[in-house]
Amino acid sequence: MPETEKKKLFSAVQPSGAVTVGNYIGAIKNFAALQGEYDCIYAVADLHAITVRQEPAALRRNTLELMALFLACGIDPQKCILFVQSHVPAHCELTWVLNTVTYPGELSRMTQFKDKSAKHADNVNMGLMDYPVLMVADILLYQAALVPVGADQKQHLELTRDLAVRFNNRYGETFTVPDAYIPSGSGAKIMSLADPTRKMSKSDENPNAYITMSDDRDTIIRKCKRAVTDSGSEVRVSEEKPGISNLIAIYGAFTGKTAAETEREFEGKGYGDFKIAVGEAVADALAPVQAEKARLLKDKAYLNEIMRQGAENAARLARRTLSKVYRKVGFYRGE
Ligand code: ATP
Ligand code: LTN
Repeated sequence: MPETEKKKLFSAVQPSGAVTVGNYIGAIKNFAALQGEYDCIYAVADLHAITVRQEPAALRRNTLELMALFLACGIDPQKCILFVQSHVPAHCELTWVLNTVTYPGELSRMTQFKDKSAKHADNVNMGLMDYPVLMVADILLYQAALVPVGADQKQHLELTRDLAVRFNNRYGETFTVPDAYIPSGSGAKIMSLADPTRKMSKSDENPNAYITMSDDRDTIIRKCKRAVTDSGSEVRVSEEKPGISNLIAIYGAFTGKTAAETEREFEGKGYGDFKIAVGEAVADALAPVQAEKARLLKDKAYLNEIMRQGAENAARLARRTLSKVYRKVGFYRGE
């Protein structure tokens, strides 16, 4: 990838299961949209994924699938750097240094850490607690100015800014302090179809709670029909209607329609008609992505080559920042 004067953008998704439409709407959809405006760097965050138990064969498969999905969603490897996090050792190296400017209290009070500790009570490991610092390293290594994420990552982005400023104050100007890019409105946090007061999550034990990017048409429509909705019958965004409001957000993300347009379209119609329309719209939008992903997965050599190139380009940028950091902290470099 030729280097330009454009600002840098970094984001990543964990290969921790089937990617959901929540991940897509909150994050991945913006990845392709922003690639003209910024120099974009996107990673498959496998180092993050092992903070909860993963079946090794599934992790390997999910990594390849996520790479294919990124490409199928329109991320152009000629314009962006696309790589697997564990292929670039600088991520772990910078994490170590950043750990020395992070306080345990900052990590133990992170909402995601508390949620995941409760959910995986039998495996509360140091990696789970240190997860945000690894994420900070991901971002700061590339001097990213912008980080597109869903609303659930806001706290981690605040930590990123805090650590960047803290390091810069202690050792001199080193890191760009990044901004989060969170979709406006309800797209930033797509809710579970089974419980619209909780976030849609790919690691939910109930598969009816989420729609994955690889669900087939019948499954998508069935899940939408079954989605928990509220009493009443009017298709309208409202705080008292979290279920319907969530479906309106999903429908909007895949059709480009505003909530007001959707409300007008379904005026006088019931929840039943609307749920089927949501399912059909999602299935229609995902069909070409699924076909392209399937085609790419048949060409493993191509995917491997994209990853290799991506890791090489990412490592070059990452090295530059890491050398600077090592110099600033006083590591003897033989000069
Ligand atoms: P897990 O449920 O296993 O913790 P996850 O579904 O939260 O995983 P990540 O890989 O951690 O997925 O997240 C990838 C991106 O998707 C992040 O930017 C995150 O903010 C975003 N995201 C995740 N869930 C949602 C959601 N329900 N709505 C909008 N964005 C989301
Ligand atoms: N923790 C993120 C995935 C992730 C990430 C990043 C996102 C890992 N490293 C760096 C933005 C920037 C999540 O979405 N749960």
